Formats: sequence, structure tokens, C-alpha cells
Amino acid sequence: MTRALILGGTGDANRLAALCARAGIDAIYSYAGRTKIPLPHALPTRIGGFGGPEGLADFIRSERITHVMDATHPFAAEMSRNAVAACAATSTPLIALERAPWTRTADDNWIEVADEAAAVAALPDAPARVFLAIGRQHLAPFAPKPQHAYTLRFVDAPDGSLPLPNTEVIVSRGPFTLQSDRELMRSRSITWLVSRNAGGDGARAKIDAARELRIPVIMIARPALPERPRVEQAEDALAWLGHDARLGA
Ligand code: 3Y8
Ligand code: NAP
Repeated sequence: MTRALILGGTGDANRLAALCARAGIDAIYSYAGRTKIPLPHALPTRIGGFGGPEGLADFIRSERITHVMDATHPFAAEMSRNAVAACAATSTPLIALERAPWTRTADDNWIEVADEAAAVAALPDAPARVFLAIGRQHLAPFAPKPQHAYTLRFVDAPDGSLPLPNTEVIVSRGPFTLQSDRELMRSRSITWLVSRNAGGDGARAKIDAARELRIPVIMIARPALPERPRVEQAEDALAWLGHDARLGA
């Protein structure tokens, strides 16, 4: 009997959860608990870490999970690595629902970097106006460049001081639109955008807006992940589970 665990926290995971609920599949949705009020789901939902790969393996055994679907964000590398280890330890089938990275077009002005430290190094020394759209967990590396005016976007309002002196915080959870991101960057005379290569549609508006406004983008590449079977569409994850959403099974 199928009993699936969805490692969630993205728009793709939300779509997969809706498909599972509609197909009457016995599934549990899991959040890390990073945000104060995560989006509710039709599926039973758990919030919080498992306690490393061993904790996840224990959860799989105690909850009699038969399939794990890792629909976390491409930068949630620790969760994905733990899922590979825990599924190997418990011989549990695992699929990753992972959208393709964004690719540069001829009209894009991207500086592609490997990580946040390289993104900081790629920023100019002369004071600039930077839209830093990488959340609130990764601001510390930018502290050595306090001379810039930073526009920050968070899911929840910051609960304390920020490691940067000159900031404006926008609290918004996404998904975002081209019109709103273009207006956000134009109204603040943004001259640089820093982004992670999240892929998908939920956060690509800022990339398209930067192209239109001819703003250079410092694009942070995804962390390397262990090999595991992967699909890009929620329907294909459901098909993998043995229920074909397209046929209304
Ligand atoms: C808690 C679940 C939906 C899904 C919304 C997607 C799109 C917006 C891209 C920008 C970039 C960022 C951030 C982002 C994206 C979607 C999707 C996606 C980037 C929620 C969510 C959780 C989180 C956690 C949060 C991180 C932060 C990252 C903000 C829910 C809304 C910047 C990643 O304040 C914090 O501590 C936030 C932490 C991890 C990255 C970071 O390190 O700060 N996501 N985001 C998940 C959990 O608890 O398990 O609250 O409902 C989900 C979404 N985040 O349609 O509703 O599908 O990818 N989220 C990045 O790309 O750099 C926003 O602003 O342009
Ligand atoms: P991470 O660094 O890969 O994970 C750190 C720890 O958080 C994991 O080891 C695990 O704790 C716990 N965790 C992560 N995702 C979880 C989940 N879905 N369910 C239960 N526990 C989870 O993860 P992160 O980058 O902080 O991302 C946390 C969540 O936000 C993920 O669900 C991810 O999909 C979502 N998100 C992240 C980003 C991003 O930029 N990273 C963007 C959008 C959404 P234990 O080791 O204790 O099990």
C-alpha cells in the first residue's frame, strides 16, 4: 500500500501535494519550519527537521513510508543529501521533483558565480543599489560590502538587526510577477541583482525584469547534489508513484 512522504517547501511541492490529495494517495507533506505561517495543504502536514539522515530513516520506518518524493528547493542541499542517505539505508524508493535551472539568453547580462562569497566579490566597490533576493539566511557574507544600498526581500519580517547598515526590507512570500518585480527594481533605481538559480516560475520574474531593465544579474549556481532519479513535473512524480494524474487515476 502506497504511503508517500513529500519533502516540500516549494511551488512544485505544492502542486504535487494537490495532485496526491486529488488522487486520494496516502501522503504526508513535510516543511522545515523556516517560515512563520507556511502555506496550508490538503494533506496531513508535519513541520520541523527529522534529526539528520538517521532521524529521517527512523521516520520512514515508524511511519511505514513506502516512497519519498524530494520536492525541496534546489538550494536545500542538506535535506536532499539526507534523503538520499536515509532512502539508501531503508531501501525506500526516492524521486526528486526538481525544476531545470534558468539558462541565460542572449539578452541577459549575467555574472555566473559558484556561491555567495563569489557573489560578494562580483559586486563593485563603488556604492551601488543592490536587490539581494536570496532570503534572510545568507546575508552575513555581504557584510564586507556595507557601502551599497541593499533592497532585501524576506518571507517573514526580520526579527532582529541585520548585518548590513543600509537596507530596505520587503516582506513578500511569492510567487512574484514580472510587473511587480519590474516596478520594484525601477522604483528603487536598482543597479545590481543578486539571485540564486532557483529555476521554476515562482521567482523568475526578477530575472525577466532585470533583462528588460538591463540590470546585471549575479547568478549563484546550485550546490552539487548526489545522483538520484529526478523529474521536472509534478505529474511525472505522480506517475512514478504508480498513479497517473493525466488519466485521472
Ligand atoms: C518554508 C513555504 C508558493 C511557493 C513559494 C518556488 C518559489 C517563492 C523562490 C525572491 C526569491 C528564496 C526563499 C524563495 C523561493 C518560492 C516558494 C520559493 C526565494 C517558501 C516556503 C518556505 C520558504 C523558505 C525560504 C527560505 C529562503 C527561500 C525566500 C511557505 C515561501 C529567497 C530562495 O525567512 C526565511 O528564513 C526563509 C528561508 C529558505 C532562502 C533563505 O535561505 O533565506 N525560501 N520559502 C519552507 C519550509 O519551512 O520547509 O512558507 O509557504 C516557499 C517558496 N520559496 O507558491 O507558495 O517554488 O521556489 N524562497 C532563493 O531562491 O534564493 C525568493 O525573493 O525573488
Ligand atoms: P537545508 O539547508 O537543505 O536543510 C537544513 C535542515 O532543515 C535539514 O537537514 C532538515 O533538518 C531541515 N529540513 C529542510 N527541509 C525540510 C523539509 N522539507 N521537511 C523537514 N525538514 C526539513 O534546507 P533550507 O535551504 O534551509 O530549506 C528549508 C526549506 O525551505 C526546504 O523545505 C526548502 O524546500 C524550502 N526552500 C528553501 C529555499 C532555499 O533557498 N534553500 C528556497 C525555497 C524554499 P534535519 O537534518 O533535522 O532533518
